[in-house]
Amino acid sequence: MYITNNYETITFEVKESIGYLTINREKKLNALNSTVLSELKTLLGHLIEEDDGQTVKGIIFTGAGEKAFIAGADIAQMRDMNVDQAKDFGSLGQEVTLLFEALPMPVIACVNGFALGGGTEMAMASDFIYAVESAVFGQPEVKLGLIPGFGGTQRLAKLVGRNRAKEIIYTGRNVSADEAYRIGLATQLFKTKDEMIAAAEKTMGQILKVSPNAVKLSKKVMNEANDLAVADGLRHELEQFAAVFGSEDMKEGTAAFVEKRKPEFTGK
Ligand code: CO8
Repeated sequence: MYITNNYETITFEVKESIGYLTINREKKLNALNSTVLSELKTLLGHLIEEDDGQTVKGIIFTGAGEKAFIAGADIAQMRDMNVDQAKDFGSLGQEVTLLFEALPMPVIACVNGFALGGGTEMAMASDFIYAVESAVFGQPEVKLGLIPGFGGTQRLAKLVGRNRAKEIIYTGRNVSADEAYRIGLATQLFKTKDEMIAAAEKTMGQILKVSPNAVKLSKKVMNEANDLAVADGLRHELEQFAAVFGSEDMKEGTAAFVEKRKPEFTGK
């Protein structure tokens, strides 16, 4: 089964409905080469097409070891790319970020160290970011003569504001965990990786108690409507808000409230 597939550069384990996704290239600080990106694409594709939230209800996404979440796209691999190969590589990385957003279940990025370039970009494609106090974010591409290619010019501007994103991208400077928290890039900070994973599990536990269908639709509306003008976004929200009234979870959730009992959600 895809969940236990022998991936070379990532691991994916499921415990109590939570999928633990880990980038597993610790010696290279979990840098993203085309093998990592292809394996992520395969796994996320299966989770969307086949699982659809049946087995895996939430994902905790981290990097192997204590030093790095993802230290960026693989610079050694990029060095020898021509324009066409760079386009394919950038397109694969962007596709992975879109697949994270298309997953029916929430993803918490647990940033356990360096999250530079493609690392900050993968974290931003998750639903929200927990980080250790020693984490380092940033878009250092300009220092290599590159620009962000896995969504940094777009998602960072949306998350922290365009001008602040410009300052971060033009200088290529490091962004400490404290600053990331202050500017809304990281949602919560923790002293250690273990504390962070335990907190992410607790948050997932809270999410697993509510209607999976409602969480899935909230994610869909918030991701899809993010790029629209407010009036268009409101139309999008209204469509899904109305559609949710056709779901069993909505009938169950409202009935349980009125009948003063705990709801039993099925995700339908
Ligand atoms: N790519 C490849 N290898 C890497 C990377 C990387 N991004 N980061 C670290 N490594 C490797 C090192 O080469 C080293 O390998 P080896 O032991 O074989 O020499 C190993 O990981 C350990 O790294 P260091 O010895 O450098 O560890 P330090 O503790 O001295 O430094 C740093 C840690 C500060 C994180 C440092 O490794 C560093 O600066 N890394 C690069 C960070 C960076 O610039 N990231 C952005 C890359 S560009 C990017 O992500 C663009 C995304 C979009 C691309 C779209 C293309 C079309």
